[in-house]
Parts: sequence; structure tokens; C-alpha cells
Amino acid sequence: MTRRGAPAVPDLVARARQGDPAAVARLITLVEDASPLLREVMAALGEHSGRAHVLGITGAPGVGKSTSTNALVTALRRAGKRVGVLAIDPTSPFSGGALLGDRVRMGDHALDPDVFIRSMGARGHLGGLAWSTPQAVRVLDAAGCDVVIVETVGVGQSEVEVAGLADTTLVLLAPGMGDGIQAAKAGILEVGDVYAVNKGDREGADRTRRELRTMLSMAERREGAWRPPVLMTVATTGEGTDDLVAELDRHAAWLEESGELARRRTLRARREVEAVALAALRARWAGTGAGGDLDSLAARVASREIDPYAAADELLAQD
Ligand SMILES: Nc1nc2c(ncn2[C@@H]2O[C@H](COP(=O)(O)OP(=O)(O)O)[C@@H](O)[C@H]2O)c(=O)[nH]1
Ligand SMILES: [Mg+2]
Repeated sequence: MTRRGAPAVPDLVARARQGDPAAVARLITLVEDASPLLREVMAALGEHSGRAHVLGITGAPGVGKSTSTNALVTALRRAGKRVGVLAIDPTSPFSGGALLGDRVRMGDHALDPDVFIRSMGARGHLGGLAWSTPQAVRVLDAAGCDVVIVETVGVGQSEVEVAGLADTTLVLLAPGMGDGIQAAKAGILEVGDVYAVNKGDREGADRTRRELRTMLSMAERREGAWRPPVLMTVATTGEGTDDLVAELDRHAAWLEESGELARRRTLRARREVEAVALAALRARWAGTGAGGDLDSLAARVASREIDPYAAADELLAQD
């Protein structure tokens, strides 16, 4: 790079691949900022990724996602695995501060060189999560993470959205949060590969688990399809975490055997490509000055000079 202050991508990538946390952090910042350098970064990372298992964790705020992540990281580290954690808040334009609490709850691993923890906002990019998450995952993957955990704040549709970003989706519930109906409403009965009723130390956990099992059993599933197990955990003590890891491993094995892993990854790549292309189109259309750009077309539509379809045709015809 000739520009002062701009990082040399080959150097950054080489250092990230050796597991240098500063380089990993820098690359993820480039992703978060939608840096023009990403084109080069992704080209360099491509051949060094695809190995990590991507675990998405979703569920309503406060259900224990960060605490469970901490417990899972402990278990995975015990098994000698290198772990990446991305805590994503799609509602936040900023990283870091918004998720300070998460840092505290994952703090057991703050000093472990084989654990990368990073929070990320989506900064209102078009299709933000659809491309920024896979790209950040790719960075962690290339840095040698065996498992990348993506924690996302569950707010309505984003629970469903995270499912498309992961190989395995873990849905967390907790007793006493009006779960049953909420679960059905949010569509999470369709997205989970593994379910855990967390806060198993709280009253009503058994009932929540029973209700969830009943609801899941009513779903029609194809012969040979995966049947999502429902576990019980106490994330604060780690109780149930080993069983949870065993089920997650079982799902990972099933993904490979069934061919579902390849299908999911292709679908994810499709969404990523689409999001990158849409972002490029939008950036092009946002250009000011030149006649025929989005602003002037909008003005012409507003003044009824042309209709919106004709305007869109004109926009798409530009190169
Ligand atoms: N009693 C109990 N509290 C828990 C458990 N897991 C998490 N918590 C607490 O629930 C609160 C929210 O947890 P957090 O992990 O931040 O939830 P998140 O918003 O889903 O990431 C924190 O105060 C945790 O200490 C659990 O298994 N039992
Ligand atoms: Mg959290």
C-alpha cells in the first residue's frame, strides 16, 4: 500500500494466519468499515478458509447467549480447539461499546491467545449482516479457528436471519419468558438445529422444555431429516454444556454426511454475493452530479416527468 496509514494487506493476512490477534482485529475492522481493501483481503483469505465450523447462537435478549458462549468456549478449549466469537448487534451502528456486557460475560477467555472475541455492529449497510458476517467469519476461519461462534441479538427477524449465517444454529430459550408463544411467533421453531432451555436452575425450566419438545414434534419432517434435540443448561455454572457440545458435534457430523453442509454454505455464499453486488449497485447509484443518477431520476419521478419503472430501467441500464 502506498497510502500512508493504510495497512499492507498481504502482511496483515500473513500475520492473521499466524493467529496474531492485532491483525485479526484489524481485518475485522476493515469488514466492519466496508473498506475498499476488502476485495484484496477476501481474495487473499479465500484459499485459507472453509475449515471452521460456524455455530450461530440466537434467542431473545437476556436469555443467556453470551453466558452460554462463554461456557461453550470453555468446553471447546478443553477439547483443544481454537475458537472465534463474533457478537453481532444488527441494531447497533457501533461495535465495542454496545456489547460491553458481553465482554464481561465472556471475560474468562480474555487472555487466552487461542480465543478471539469480537463484537461487531452492522452500521446500517444494505444487507449488512448478509455480507459482513461471512467476511468476518472468513477472517477468523483463516486465523485457524476450529469453531466460530456467532452470537446475535435476537430481535424478531434477526433470529431467523442468523440461521442463514451459520452451519449449525443453536436457539436458546429460558423459562418464564412466555417462550412457547414467542418461539412460534418469531419463527424460531423452524430455524433451530439444536435447542437449549437455559437457566435450568429457574422454576419452570422443565415445563418450558416439555412445551418446546411438543411444539417441535408437531412439525412435519422428511424421512432422514435432522430432529432438533432440546437440552437443558445452566450457563452460569456450565451445567449441561458437555451434553450441548456433544449434540452440536453430532449435528456437525450429520451436516457432512447428509450433504446439507455444502447446501447451506452455497446458500450463504449466494446471499453474500448478492449483498456485495447490491452494495456496489447502491454505491454507484448514490453518486452525485451526473445526470441520470438516482437523485435526478428520483426528482423526475417526483415531478411526474417519468414513471418509477422507466426510472429503474434507466438506472439499471447504466454501466
Ligand atoms: N440463573 C441463571 N442466570 C443466568 C443463566 N445464564 C445466564 N444468566 C444471567 O442472565 C443474564 C443475561 O445473560 P446474557 O448471557 O447476557 O444474555 P444474552 O443477552 O442472551 O447474551 C445475566 O445476568 C446472566 O448472568 C443461567 O443459566 N441461570
Ligand atoms: Mg449477549
